[in-house]
Amino acid sequence: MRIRTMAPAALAATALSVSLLAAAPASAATARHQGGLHLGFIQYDSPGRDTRSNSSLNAEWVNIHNGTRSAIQLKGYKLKDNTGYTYTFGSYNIGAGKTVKVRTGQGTNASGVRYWGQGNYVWNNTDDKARLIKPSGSLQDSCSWTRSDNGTKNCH
Ligand SMILES: [Ca+2]
Repeated sequence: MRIRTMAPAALAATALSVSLLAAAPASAATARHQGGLHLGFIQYDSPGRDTRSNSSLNAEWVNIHNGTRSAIQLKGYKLKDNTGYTYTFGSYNIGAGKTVKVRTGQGTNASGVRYWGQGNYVWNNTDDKARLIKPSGSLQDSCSWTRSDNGTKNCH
């Protein structure tokens, strides 16, 4: 798999924090997400062969990032793929600026990680679209990819 780094984003955030916003306008993509709850990195292609082992299933994951300044209760939020596989959050309070990772396989939920509990892969390796849906049913965020994204998509 390709190793990716958050450094450019972190540097950009630092640059913004020490300069006037008017002097350093954020890109459209950054501006779109600065204040919102959104999809972050997605490891849609589990590294290595797709053996369907639980560890391989759990190496397929989606990050959700809270870009707001307040905690958000995720209960009733949903993740959906193109096929219609749906993960529904139970009670989970995501703090301001925090990330929660939803892994495809089975495991014990903990702070920062939730387990979908699937016995097969959810996110298609060739092309797919992740959707984060509010409890009301309206779309909070979506992010799509193709094979050319090489297994990991940065949806920030
Ligand atoms: Ca996959």
